[in-house]
Amino acid sequence: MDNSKIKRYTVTAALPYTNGPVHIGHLAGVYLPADTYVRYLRSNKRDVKFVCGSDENGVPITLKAKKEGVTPQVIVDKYHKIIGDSFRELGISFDIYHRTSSLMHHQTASDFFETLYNKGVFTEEVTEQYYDEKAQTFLADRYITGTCPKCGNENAYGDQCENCGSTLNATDLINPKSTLSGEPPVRKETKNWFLPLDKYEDRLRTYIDGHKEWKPNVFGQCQSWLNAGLQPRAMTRDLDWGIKVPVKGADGKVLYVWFDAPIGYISATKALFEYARLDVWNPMAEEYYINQNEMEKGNWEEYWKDEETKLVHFIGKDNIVFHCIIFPAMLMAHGGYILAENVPANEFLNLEGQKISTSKNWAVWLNEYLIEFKDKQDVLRYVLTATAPETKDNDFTWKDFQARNNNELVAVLGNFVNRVVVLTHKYFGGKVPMCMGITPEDQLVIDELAAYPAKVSASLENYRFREALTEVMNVARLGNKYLADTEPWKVIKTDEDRVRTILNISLQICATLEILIEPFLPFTADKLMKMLNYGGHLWESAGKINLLHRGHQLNEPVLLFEKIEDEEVQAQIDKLNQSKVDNIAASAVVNPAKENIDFDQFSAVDIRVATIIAAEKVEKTKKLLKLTLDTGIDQRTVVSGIAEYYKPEEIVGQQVSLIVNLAPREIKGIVSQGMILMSENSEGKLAFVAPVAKHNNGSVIR
Ligand code: B3M
Ligand code: ZN
Repeated sequence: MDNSKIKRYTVTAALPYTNGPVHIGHLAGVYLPADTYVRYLRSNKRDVKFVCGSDENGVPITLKAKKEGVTPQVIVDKYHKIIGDSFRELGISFDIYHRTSSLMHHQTASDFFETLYNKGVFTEEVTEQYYDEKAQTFLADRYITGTCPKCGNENAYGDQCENCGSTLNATDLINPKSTLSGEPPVRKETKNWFLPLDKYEDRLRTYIDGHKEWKPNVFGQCQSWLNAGLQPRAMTRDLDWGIKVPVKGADGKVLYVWFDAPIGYISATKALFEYARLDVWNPMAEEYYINQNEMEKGNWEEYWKDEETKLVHFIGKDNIVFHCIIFPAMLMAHGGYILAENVPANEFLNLEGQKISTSKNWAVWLNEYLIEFKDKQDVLRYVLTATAPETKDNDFTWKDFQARNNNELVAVLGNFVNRVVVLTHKYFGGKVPMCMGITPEDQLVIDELAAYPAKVSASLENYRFREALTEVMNVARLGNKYLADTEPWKVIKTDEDRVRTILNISLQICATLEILIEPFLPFTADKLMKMLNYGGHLWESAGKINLLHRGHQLNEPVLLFEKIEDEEVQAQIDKLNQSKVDNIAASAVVNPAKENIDFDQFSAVDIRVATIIAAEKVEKTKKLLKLTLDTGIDQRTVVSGIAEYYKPEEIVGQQVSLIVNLAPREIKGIVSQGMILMSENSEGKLAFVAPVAKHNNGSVIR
C-alpha cells in the first residue's frame, strides 16, 4: 500500500485470554511493538485507532474457572481488571481496551455469524465428538487427557502432547479420560457449522502472495498452510460458555472462540465510537478503558471498510494462522471489509534460557513487575524492545536487564541529558544559551543529528523496532561523544561563548531525543519534556536545531534513570529459582501405596493430639531435637529428627500428632516415648501434621 494513499490506520493487538495476567513474553511479542508503532504514528499526526480487549470466551477460561472452583464470570472479571490495569500502567496507549463478554461484542459477533449463515456460507456437518455421560456434556479437546500415541506420555491433552509437542486429535489418545468426571468419554454425534476454508483457498493465496513484504516467518507459515491444502473448520462448539449460536437447532452450542475473538477488534472499534458519542459518560463504559480524548467525529466503519485504511495486526507467532488465513476468509465471506496490510508477528521470548510457562510459573508477570519495580515502566519497555524476538526466539535474563539499565539507560541516555541540563544551570542559570557561531566540528554533529529521524522512521515503518531503538540510542551516543570531544567544562575557563554554542547544540540534541524516545519510553519522554520545559512530541520537528530558543528557561535537572543494584535482580532470580523448586516438588514421583492392612491393624495405633511445651537441640547431632510434650495423658520426652526444619524456640506451643503407644526407644542416651507424625515431601523436607483447629491434648486421631 502506497504510503501517500493511507488516510487512517487501524492497529490491533491480540486480545489476551483472561485466564491469567500478562507476562513479558506477551509484551515483547505483541503489546510493546504495537504501542511503539502507534505512538510513532500519532507523533506523525496520522489518524490511528489502537484497539484491544480481553478475550473472555472459550475453553481456556472455563478450564481456569474449574481449576479455581469459581464461575467463568469470576475469572474474566478478575483478569480483565488485572490485565487492563497493568497495560494502562505500562503506558500501553490503547484507544479502547474492550472485552468480548460485552453486549456490544456479543451482538457484533452474533450478527456476523448470522450474515454468513444467511448467505449459505457454512456447511453443516454431523461428526462424532467425545461426550461425558456423567457430566452430560460434550468435551472440548482440553477436557480430555490420555496417553500420547507418539511418546507414551500419560497426561497428553486432546489437542496436544506437552511432552513431545505433537498436535493431536482427541480421538488419537489411548485410554482417553474426561477431566470432568475422570470417566472414559463416549463418542456421540453432534452437528456443527463449518467454514469451508478450502473454497477460499484461491483468494487467500492471491491475498498472501500480494504481501511478499511480510516478515519471512509470517509469510512462510501462511505458504505452508496453503500448500498443505485448507480443510473446512468448525466455527461452533458444544460448550456452555461463550456466544450462543444464533440459529435454530443450536442449543448448547457457542461460537468457536477463534471465530468471535478477531471480531472483537471490530466490536472494540464500534464501542470506541458509540461510547465516544455519548455526551454523558455511560456507566456501562466503566468496564472499558477508553482514551477520553476520543470524543471525536468519524465512524467505526471507516476504520474497517475503507480501502484507504491500513489495518495492521500485532500478534504472537502462535496466532498467525488465525489472523492470516481464518479471519481473512471470514471477512471475505462476509464482504465489505478490508484485509490486514500487515501482520508483524514475533517469535517467542524465553526467560533465563527456558520457555516461558504459565503452568510452571516460569514467567515475569507484568502486574508483579509494576509493584516490585515501581516507576520503572520504561526500563522494562526498553529492555524488552532491545531484546524483542523479532526474527528468532530470544532470551530475557535479569542480568541483562540490569546491564542494559545501568550501561545504556543510565550511562548513555540519562548521563547525556543530565550533563547538558546541569551544565546549563551551572553556567547560564538554566537558560538556553545562544549559538555563537558554528565550527566544522559542530556542523558534522548537526548533520548527523538531522539524519537520524528518517533512519528511525524507516525502521519503524518496517516493524524493525530493535533497530529503531538502537538508532535512537545512537543519538544519545552522538551527544555524549560531542561533549567528550568539546569538553565544555574545561573550555568554560577560557571561552564562555564557545560553551554557549556547545550547550545550545547539546540541548537541541536533547529536544530531538525527547521526540524520538517517546514511542519507546513515554514516561521518560514526559520527564525530559518537563525538564526542558517544552511541549515536544512532534516527529516532524525531530533533528532540527531550533527547537529550544535562546533565553528559554529550563526546569531543574532530575535523573531520568537510576542504577539497579545486584540485590534487586538477585531477588528476581531467587523468585524464579523458587518456582523451579516448586515445580520439582509438584512433578515429584509419588510412592505407590503400601499393601492393604485391616482395620484392627490400624486401630491398634494410638495417635493423639499433643503440644510441645519445651524443645532443645540434642548435643553433637545435626538433626535431633529433644522435645517435652503434653499428651493430655502425661508429660513425656520424645526425640525427633526435625532440627533442620524447625528451630527449638519456634515450636514451643505447636500442636502435633503423636503415636503414644510406640514402644520406647533410646536415642543418643535419651529415652524417646513415642513418635511425632510428619509429612515428608519429595525433597525430604518435613512438616508437622497437626489438627487445623486447636484441640485438647489427648484428643484421639483416627
Ligand atoms: N486470545 C490467543 C492468545 O492469547 C488469543 C488471541 C486472540 S486475538 C483475536 O494467544
Ligand atoms: Zn507425546
